[in-house]
Amino acid sequence: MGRYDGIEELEPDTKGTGLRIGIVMGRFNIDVGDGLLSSCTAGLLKHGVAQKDMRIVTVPGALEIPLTLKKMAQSGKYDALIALGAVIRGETYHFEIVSNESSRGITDVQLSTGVPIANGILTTENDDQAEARMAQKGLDCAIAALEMARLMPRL
Ligand code: INI
Repeated sequence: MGRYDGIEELEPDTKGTGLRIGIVMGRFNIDVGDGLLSSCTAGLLKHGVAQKDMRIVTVPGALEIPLTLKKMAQSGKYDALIALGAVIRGETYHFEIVSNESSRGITDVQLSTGVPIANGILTTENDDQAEARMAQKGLDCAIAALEMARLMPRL
């Protein structure tokens, strides 16, 4: 029983055993992408996801991520998906378009397909901020994806 007397509360479950997880990473700002990816896969492995149950797909940039996620979600092969990438204001004149549209696309895909997607696209002012956040963000996304994958069938 949870914290509220007499009321059932679904406890977060992040056990990865048997879960199939797809990761889509934008290669724009590749050093940040690699940092996100390594902490994310390490987190998934630590929580019990098997290597054979993970697939990594890379695409040119954040704007290509939603369509790729949609095809993967529609395939029925994944319990959860993870989007990784970096949009850095100092390096793009259309920062708002890339960050807003990639995020909107990810939300649209998870709502329309019912497959949960952890959004690990960093949006920062500069490289230093992105590099400071990438390890934690990759790990957070691994855990969020597992928790949401476990939650969906229980609702
Ligand atoms: N893509 C990113 O992932 N991050 C960026 O910072 C970025 N900038 O700077 O423009 C970026 N642009 C590329 C975009 O995602 C597409 O790949 C491109 O527009 C082709 O569709």
